[in-house]
Amino acid sequence: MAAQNRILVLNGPNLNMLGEREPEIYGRTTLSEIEAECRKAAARLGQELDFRQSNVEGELVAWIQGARSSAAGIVINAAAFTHTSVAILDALKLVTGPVIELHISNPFNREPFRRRSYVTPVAAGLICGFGAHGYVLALEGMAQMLKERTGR
Ligand code: CA2
Repeated sequence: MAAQNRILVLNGPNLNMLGEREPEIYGRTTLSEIEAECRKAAARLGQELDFRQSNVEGELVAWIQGARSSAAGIVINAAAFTHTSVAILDALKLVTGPVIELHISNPFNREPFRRRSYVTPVAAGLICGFGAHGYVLALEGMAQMLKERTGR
């Protein structure tokens, strides 16, 4: 049984470099600062937060599998794996709770290859183009979805 109030936030490759390069696309906020904002938002929303980043596809797959018993929902910024990873799609298909796809930038107004997402087919919602604030928006959306699902 998945923990009813725990949201897993997963971050894919290179997001540990946020704030250090390409600020014109991804802003100046670091991933640690984003995590701190997420912790504040989760506390306000009455949710527990599990916030992780990996550059390794298999590690993300293992965490998604683990979330089947440890989290009520997943917010995922799969970064470049969004556009390439059937393994992440297959893992997300096994999850019963809601999945929200998240991007800091808007992939639809960038290079054409960013318009294909392997996460979208299993996503209950998609947030993109709001910069680092998108993480808080995704948590708010997830908290609402969980509330509607459990009726609490
Ligand atoms: O906009 C997003 O959040 C993305 O998921 C970010 C990915 C990109 O491949 C997706 O198309 C959209 C790239 C993350 C790379 O992160 C960096 C952080 C700092 C400097 C350079 C890259």
